[in-house]
Amino acid sequence: MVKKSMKNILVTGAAGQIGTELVMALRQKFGNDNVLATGRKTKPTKQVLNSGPFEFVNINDKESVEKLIKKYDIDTIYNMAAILSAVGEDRPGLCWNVNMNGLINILDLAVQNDLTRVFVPSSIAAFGPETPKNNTPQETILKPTTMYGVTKVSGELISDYYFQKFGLDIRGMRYPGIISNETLPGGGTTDYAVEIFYEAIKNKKYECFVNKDTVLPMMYMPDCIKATLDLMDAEISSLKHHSDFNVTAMSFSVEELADEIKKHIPEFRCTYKPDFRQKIADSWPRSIDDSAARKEWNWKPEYNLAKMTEDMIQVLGKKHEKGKL
Ligand code: AKB
Repeated sequence: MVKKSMKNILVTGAAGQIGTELVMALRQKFGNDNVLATGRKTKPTKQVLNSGPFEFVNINDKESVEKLIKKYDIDTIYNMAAILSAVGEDRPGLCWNVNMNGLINILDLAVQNDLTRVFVPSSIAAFGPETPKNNTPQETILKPTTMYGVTKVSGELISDYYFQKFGLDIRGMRYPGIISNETLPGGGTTDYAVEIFYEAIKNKKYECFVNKDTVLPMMYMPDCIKATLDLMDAEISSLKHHSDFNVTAMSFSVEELADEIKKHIPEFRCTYKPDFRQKIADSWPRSIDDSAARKEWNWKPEYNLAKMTEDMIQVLGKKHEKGKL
């Protein structure tokens, strides 16, 4: 099947942590007017609102999404709308509905409207307690114990099914915890690795909801955006995998992160009060083998713990000085 060349992009979840920065990166790359940002009910940042088109739409409302695909002549979708792990445990039905029924709407619309490409994010949440915890292989046991994880494994499987059955070019990766300074994450388990910076800058202290020994794979937002754009640009002939690439940039315990922050803010103190999210964190890998991504589309992160911490503190410090935190 010969596909049209890339014209217009639709991003769902554009008010979210990754969506906010992805929209801006895509607008820079493909032109402001060619990237339609959409969200369910939260307004995106002023930057997103003022730099190009924005529409409210719910991915569970298939007809409304289709109207936008036609109105803006969309041929590529980044489906970033999702309910994350912690909220997903509170509202498992909503999590399934958005992450799976919403995804199936997007995939069906992509097939029916002959779209060129779809990005479907997965997560380290696809793994579970029976998965090897260290250097988790690309091919391994996928038996998550959270609803979010169940939707992520199902999302990978249905994406690969649509690829085989309908020839739809779907790509995706298992995001680790993403650390950023534009839009706060909402409702995830790895949120502590972002909150800790905001609290360190504002209040010089943070009470963490997982214990100090908790180690999870993480990535700084510039690497996350680079990985996402690079995978979507890769030659399809070089890809053996499609929607389930392991990717990572660093792994650290909360105590190691707190110590790194103390190098910049010596007064900073971190205390620990684990809640239900500890169990979720304990069910995920500590580190990831991302050699398939490195081999198939040249994935290579730029930020490690020290470089990411320095940049986070600099960016958030400036925002704080301007009263914008
Ligand atoms: C979460 O913590 O739920 C997310 C994720 C790892 O997918 N950040």
